[in-house]
Amino acid sequence: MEIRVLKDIMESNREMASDIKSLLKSKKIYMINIISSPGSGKTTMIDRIISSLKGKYRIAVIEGDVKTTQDAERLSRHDIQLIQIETERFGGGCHLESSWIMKCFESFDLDNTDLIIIENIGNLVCPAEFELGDDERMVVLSVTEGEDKPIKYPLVFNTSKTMVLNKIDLLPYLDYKLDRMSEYLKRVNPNIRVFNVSSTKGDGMDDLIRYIEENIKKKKSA
Ligand SMILES: Nc1nc2c(ncn2[C@@H]2O[C@H](COP(=O)(O)OP(=O)(O)OP(=O)(O)O)[C@@H](O)[C@H]2O)c(=O)[nH]1
Ligand SMILES: [Mg+2]
Repeated sequence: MEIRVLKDIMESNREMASDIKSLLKSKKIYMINIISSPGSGKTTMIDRIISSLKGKYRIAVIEGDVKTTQDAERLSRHDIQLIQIETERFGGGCHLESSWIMKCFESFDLDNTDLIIIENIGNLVCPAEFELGDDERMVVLSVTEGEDKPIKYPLVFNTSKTMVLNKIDLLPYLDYKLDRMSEYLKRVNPNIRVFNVSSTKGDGMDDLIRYIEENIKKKKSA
């Protein structure tokens, strides 16, 4: 008798991520997967991105946290499609999986969406292992976390297209060595594009938003 074994979880995740990629291609939707440590400023940054782009583009956001709907509540003042995933309901996972993203799509109107932003669980390790079918993995590093994170957690930096260095408004108060961080980052990913921003004050956000807008347009015309 043949013994049937459930498919490897990573393989199933990859397959679903590939289905998501195809779906997004057919619907011409640009999707960003934002990953960082807890508290580096993902929600604050997303809030600013939505404020700048919501008049021009139809936006949907998937908020990931282990528990609470606080981040979704923070974004709920915007008139956008919004859903919160609490991973505690699925065993307290430290990352999002592609099957959950596909499930969220059931409550979105994908025919009327241009941009999907995923805020992954605050964690620099596990989310890097799970493909979600996004166009862009964006890692956020805040200056209060130190310069060495790229070499300590290389996978997330190595697999991201862009890195946002956040909280640059705090640089005058810290002994932060930008050159050192850049050197470490180059070691793990020489091609990553970096945006230096302050999500609270707004410095550097124009460049980041222009970049996202260019990518939404590229996807539309592909
Ligand atoms: N000084 C400064 N503070 C910031 C900046 N961006 C975010 N913060 C603060 O950092 C704290 C955490 O910000 P969040 O946006 O909640 O961070 P997060 O990455 O979404 O956090 P989790 O979802 O819990 O992982 C808040 O007190 C923000 O006001 C920034 O650019 N400069
Ligand atoms: Mg958040």
